[in-house]
Amino acid sequence: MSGLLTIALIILVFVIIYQIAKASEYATILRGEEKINARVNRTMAWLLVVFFFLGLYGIWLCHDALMDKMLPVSASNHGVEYDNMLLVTLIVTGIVFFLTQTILFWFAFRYQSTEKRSSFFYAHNNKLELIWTTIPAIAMACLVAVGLRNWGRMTGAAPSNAAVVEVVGKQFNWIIRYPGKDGVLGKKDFRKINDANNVLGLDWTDKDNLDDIVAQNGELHLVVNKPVSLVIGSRDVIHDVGLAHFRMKMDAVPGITTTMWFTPTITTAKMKEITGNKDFVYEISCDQMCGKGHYSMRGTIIVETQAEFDAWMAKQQTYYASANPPAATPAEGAAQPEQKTDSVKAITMK
Ligand SMILES: [Cu+2]
Repeated sequence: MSGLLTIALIILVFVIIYQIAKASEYATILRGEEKINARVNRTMAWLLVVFFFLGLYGIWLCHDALMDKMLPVSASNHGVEYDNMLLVTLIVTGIVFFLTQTILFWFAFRYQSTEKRSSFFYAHNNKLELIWTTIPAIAMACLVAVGLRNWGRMTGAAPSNAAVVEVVGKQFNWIIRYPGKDGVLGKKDFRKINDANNVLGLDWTDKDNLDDIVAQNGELHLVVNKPVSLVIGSRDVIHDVGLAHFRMKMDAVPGITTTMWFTPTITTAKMKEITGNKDFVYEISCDQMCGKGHYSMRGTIIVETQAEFDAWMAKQQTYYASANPPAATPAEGAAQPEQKTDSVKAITMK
């Protein structure tokens, strides 16, 4: 409601200014142009100064209102670099913004039209053009270069000790797969996908799949200070793995595997302390509009110690065991398990 009132007030102010300008125009005709023009110029010059300070006040107001809604401190190694990059960009562009806006409004006030001074037509100056093209171009190139370096680090090869986890988006949730003891994610085949007992289309003739663990509740467990490489895919349309607390995101594209890696640096428990929020959870959001259930694609990440992770992992059942009848035993060249309609619940991990 207060938002609507503010908008109405702003519109009203503009209407009043417009009407005053219109009235002044008619008055000019009636009472002689020069005298009125001088007064209008003076008024406009002062109004511009008022507008400048109102604008600055608006910036401060936004900052004040939104500052405590910002994300907490970055929880990954790359995130710290990104935050620094954003800070440097804001400082550079902020300085330019304040400098140019101050000069703009000061000139409009200082050099307002008077009877003694007429405007000077300044068409072109090569030297000036060169300066204000080259300097911003160099500054932008430097900012982009740092961005590219960070992008290269994030999407490049992960350290050799990195854990590998697969994150697959589908309408409308995330499927997380751990490679199991062998550390290798087994092969997939989209033709083998069925929602009853093979949500990723794992090829059971590939031995590497037999110890893989699948979590369909979108809960991703990570070890603090241990690099993790995410292998990202999609089962249907384009999604996007958005990890705002870690300042990471990457598209999940059907038919194409994308990757990114990072090292989580703050455990969930520690982040609860930092934010003072006992209900804090790291989130996976879908950052790509993907359909009517897009809003509900919220996964959670638990960053924990190695011991906690090991204890959690020890309780997990392999997807092969969950998807197959209880009597089945993993074997080389195992046959494709038969479809089961009630096995979805069984593979949800606690
Ligand atoms: Cu989405």
